[in-house]
Amino acid sequence: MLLYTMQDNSTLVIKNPANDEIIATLPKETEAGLQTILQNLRQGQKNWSQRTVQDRLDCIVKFGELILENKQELAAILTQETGKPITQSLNEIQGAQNRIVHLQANAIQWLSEESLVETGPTLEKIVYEPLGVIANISAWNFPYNVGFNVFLYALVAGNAVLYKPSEYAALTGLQFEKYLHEAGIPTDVFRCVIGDGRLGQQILEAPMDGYFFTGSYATGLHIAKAVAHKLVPLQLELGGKDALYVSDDVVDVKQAAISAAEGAFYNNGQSCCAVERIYVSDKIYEQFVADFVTEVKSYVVGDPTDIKTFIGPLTRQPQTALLNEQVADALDKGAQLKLGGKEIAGQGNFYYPTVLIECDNRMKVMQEESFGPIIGIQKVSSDEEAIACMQDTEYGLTAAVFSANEQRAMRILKEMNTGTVYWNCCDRVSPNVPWSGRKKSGLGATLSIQGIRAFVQPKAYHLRKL
Ligand code: TXE
Repeated sequence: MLLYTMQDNSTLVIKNPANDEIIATLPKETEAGLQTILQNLRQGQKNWSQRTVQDRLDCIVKFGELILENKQELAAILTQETGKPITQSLNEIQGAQNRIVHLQANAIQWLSEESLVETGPTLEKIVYEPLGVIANISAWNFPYNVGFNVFLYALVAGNAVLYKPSEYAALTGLQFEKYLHEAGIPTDVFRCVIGDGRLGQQILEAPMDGYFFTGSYATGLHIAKAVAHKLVPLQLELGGKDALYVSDDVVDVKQAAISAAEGAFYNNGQSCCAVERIYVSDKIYEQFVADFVTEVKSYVVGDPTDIKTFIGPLTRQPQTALLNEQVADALDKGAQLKLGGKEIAGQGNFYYPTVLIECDNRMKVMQEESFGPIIGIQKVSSDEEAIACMQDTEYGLTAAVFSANEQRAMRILKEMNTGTVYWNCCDRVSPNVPWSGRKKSGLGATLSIQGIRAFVQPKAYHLRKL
């Protein structure tokens, strides 16, 4: 959990995961520096919360424009520090704009006071007040998406934000700060602080008004325990072991295999809602596996700066050992290796896209989060068996069914104890609906009306004219 790219205690060394070259050495935030920043944010938040929602939205819209104007340079930075293939970096930057469109369309309505009783002796209304100064401790896999889900919504709602990017996406975090300030967000309303888990720990000990975290279950649990005594809002967006079931009635098995493979391997499998295990009806299993393997073989693996590349390096080097362990465990328990199964020799954190078949739920690859270019496929003989296998997990982020029959799919999806379910699609996030995890996948929701209400506290007014 606490593996640092640190060389000494005062600097954070950023390496390019594609070639191990050092691309930057950043000064780490000091404990004294953090205290000063927090005092300033406390002051800045008071003024920020007095401004209108429209005024705050205007700054966010301007920020979005600046991000788009500079997207080539920003995508290059993201690719350099995380290894995300350049086309996927550009897609992420472009796609994350839909959060801003969503806020523009809805924020004023959702943050306005609500009158519940407008006649009679006692009037009643709700006013939504910001939480105050909140901490956003964030992840590296989709820094635009998961960052925007928190800090843009928090800012529009009138909060000040202390943003700690992952140590694997620190350069991108600094770009967020630069363009937010350029867009008119005061320097004492949003601050990005650079550091690793030790800085994260100091933030947990600081007097924040809310904690919003994206990352691993282990760190999320640690944060929940550490801040519990403060009784401030806490949201955790953690990982998953998301299941996909391909039923025997899919119209086009090849297309199902292509979609499933994309859901599993996009961003090198490093997505919270990546497809992490696949259950396939025995009636189409052989054909599905053949099509799936053909599709994965077609992926271009290599230099993430090349627009043709679909699979770049893993962002974090330690992940290769975890993937090797999952492969060995699966083979030991009877799985068959159809593709990959090991790291690619040479520079960088490259791992062969890996397909294991004849899997079952005793295997780590079907139970523990992989977060890499690896998938386990299991044959099932009925919907009931598929439901039982899909539900046999400690996680609860998403579940998907591919089927031609809507009623059949709905019956299965209703059984899923997950925050999100998909019919004939997967690995998808939309600002219109809440993003939430159950069980080990997290606590609370971002996006949608829930996602903005997460950053305010209701005040109930009972008003009686005498
Ligand atoms: O996560 P961490 P890492 C999962 C995925 C991945 C694994 C490890 O399986 O392989 O987590 O990734 C900060 N107090 N996900 O190491 O450690 C840390 O500095 C306060 C799934 O990146 O959870 C970083 O900013 N903060 C996930 C953030 O926590 C601490 C996305 C995340 O780090 C801290 C990312 C501490 N004691 C990883 N220790 C998803 N939901 O998609 C660390 N941090």
